[in-house]
Amino acid sequence: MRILVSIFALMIFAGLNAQTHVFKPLPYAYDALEPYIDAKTMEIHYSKHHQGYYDKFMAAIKGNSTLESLSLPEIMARMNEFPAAVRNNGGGYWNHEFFWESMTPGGSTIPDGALKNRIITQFGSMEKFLEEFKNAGLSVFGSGWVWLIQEKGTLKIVTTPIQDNPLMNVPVGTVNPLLAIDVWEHAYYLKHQNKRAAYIDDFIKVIDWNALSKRFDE
Ligand code: MN3
Repeated sequence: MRILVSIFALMIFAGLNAQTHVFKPLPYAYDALEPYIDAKTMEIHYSKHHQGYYDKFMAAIKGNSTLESLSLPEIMARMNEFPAAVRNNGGGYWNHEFFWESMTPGGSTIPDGALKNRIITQFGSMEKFLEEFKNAGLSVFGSGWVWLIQEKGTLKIVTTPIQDNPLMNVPVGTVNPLLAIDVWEHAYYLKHQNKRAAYIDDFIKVIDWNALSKRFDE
């Protein structure tokens, strides 16, 4: 009997493990980023938009054993092999998870260390970096994203349209994303209306620099 129970427990464990793609809980409460990002926007953004991308992604990969077993970064790397529904919804699923993990309640200051030194070396100062990042956000026409990535050891600010991201169609490990901001209107319209610049300023106040420093590969 005890052996049977153990086998049953193992089967459950294996079953749980087989679920490669999970919808993670938001790492903080909806109102945790107030007053910069408002609770209503967070609620709708996470529980409707992000959940919607996840659900549609799961529907798009259903029955495809390759897509069901590959990790998201592995799927991103081979995205040109897959249908548009996988690209748009897989991107939306991964991008938002990364976006939530780029912010922290109360914000943070960048710790002294390798990432700060690199930003100052490459961009001149923290202020200059943030100005470039903001300008990139303003330059996105329509819906898309801005990223700080590390590529071959170099920091780069890049933009992507719709739900694309810098991991798409490059080998896993080529690009190390450090920071992302969603500049779709649904990310800010309730609080900031058409003022994307004000939204980016507020986003900057809640960046989780400790998380970025951990992602940075010295
Ligand atoms: Mn969004």
